[in-house]
Amino acid sequence: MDDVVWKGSGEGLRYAIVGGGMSGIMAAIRLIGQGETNFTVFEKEADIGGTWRDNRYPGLTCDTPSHAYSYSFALNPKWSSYYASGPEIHRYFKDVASDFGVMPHVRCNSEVSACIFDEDSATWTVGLTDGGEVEVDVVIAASGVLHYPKMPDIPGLDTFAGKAFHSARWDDSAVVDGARVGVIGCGSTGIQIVNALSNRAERLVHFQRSPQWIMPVPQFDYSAEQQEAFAKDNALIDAIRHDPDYWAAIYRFTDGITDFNSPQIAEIEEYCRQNLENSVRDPELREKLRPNYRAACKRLIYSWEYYECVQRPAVYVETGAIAQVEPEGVRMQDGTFHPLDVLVLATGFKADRFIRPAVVKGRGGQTLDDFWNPRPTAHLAVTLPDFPNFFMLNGPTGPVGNFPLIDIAEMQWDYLKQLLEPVREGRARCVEPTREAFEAYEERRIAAARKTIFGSGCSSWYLDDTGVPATWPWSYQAFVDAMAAPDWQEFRLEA
Ligand code: NA7
Repeated sequence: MDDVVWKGSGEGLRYAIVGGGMSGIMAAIRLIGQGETNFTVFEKEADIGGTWRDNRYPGLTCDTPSHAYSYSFALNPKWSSYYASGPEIHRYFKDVASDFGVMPHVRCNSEVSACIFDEDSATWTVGLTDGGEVEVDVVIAASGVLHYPKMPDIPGLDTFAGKAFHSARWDDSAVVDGARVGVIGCGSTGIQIVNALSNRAERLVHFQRSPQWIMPVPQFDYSAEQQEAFAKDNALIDAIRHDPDYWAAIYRFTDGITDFNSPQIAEIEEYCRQNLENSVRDPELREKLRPNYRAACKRLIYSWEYYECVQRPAVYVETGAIAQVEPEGVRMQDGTFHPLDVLVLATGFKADRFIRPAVVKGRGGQTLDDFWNPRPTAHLAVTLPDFPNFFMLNGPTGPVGNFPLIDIAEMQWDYLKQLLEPVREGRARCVEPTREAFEAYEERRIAAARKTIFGSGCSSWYLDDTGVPATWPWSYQAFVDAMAAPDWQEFRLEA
């Protein structure tokens, strides 16, 4: 590293944080913690909270236990249960943002439409859809992964006479109690909605194009006494967060996914298979619910209740192919007709968007769209060559395989903070990875990704357009190690 002094030295950097969800709030708190106040969190919606604001469907929970799905610096003694509900998690993020002084920095209803790098001044111009523009030194893209709903391409969908809506755009005016409800999709979302409506709807049809493997997990409420004890002694919360059994399971899983022939995957598969055999009584239903691909190939579903709920009298599992939606319901290719009042489309998200549709231009006017052709990627999931001082939190190729994403974001922050140190201290004005380092990473990553369980022959939102798993292909520990400190050989500092 050259010891040079940049003109901006000592004046403090200006930051734009794009997105007011879990990672954006964390980034803002970290900046405040290091005494920096020259930043704005741009939030496209009217409220913060990201995925926990968008998703309001009945039965929403996180698939990471609540005490683990908490910031390390803001433990929450009040979690009501082992897996907390969506509204409770949304409240938590809002409370933390408010308690840590983030809110004065948040600009809601401010969608970022462009980030343009100027090579002469080494600054980014952040454009907003309302026409506003802000100049900053650093962009933190914390825009989330699953925020653009994927609507199914089913003929006749717009002819449906009842209410039809995507799971992430829940229609509060839709009456589900005592109604005939169809739920299309059996990812985490469809499964949770079916659980919640299984004793509310008069008839509930669960349309499953590809049934899922279900990992049984415990669920229980915390008593008032336990919550009081947590408040008095954070060590009790830490004991849950660092529970050796929980971490052994995380390591078993994350080591296992790196190789679809691993004994860990065989063990997970057996566990899920036993769950199916032992929980579903009717042999016909059991076969309908049996996936025809490896466990954990799609994101594994964690549920303590799905098999119980799906066997309730009101629920019918439909595994045939949908022919079309008609005004009164859904017609299957074999002619079967399911009359419905409400149709919920739990059909997932466009997982390749990240900060897009914002137009991002780095050195030489290169666009992110071009850089991300054929696939979104980033060096170690955080930085991009030719996009100086541009950092991604929970960006492409980061770990998404049932890991606590909140931990991932915190580790990424600690890493990018180190990368920015020379810039903060005025020893450089820009930092970015070298193209050689990035290309070597990408080559290694793709080769490893093909061997992961995600690439073992099923469709899922983990796969990019070319069929390569877009996730971190190595172990959890490998990620921890990679984020511990930058390898400065891989970076270019511009004076
Ligand atoms: P997912 O996991 O992407 O699941 C989407 C589901 O919708 C899945 O079962 C799909 O079946 C199904 N789908 C999608 N399009 C269609 C059409 N056209 N017809 C029938 N079925 C369809 O999304 P989720 O919202 O459940 O979960 C996303 C993540 O959020 C989850 O992994 C957690 O991280 C939280 P397919 O498998 O493609 O056959």
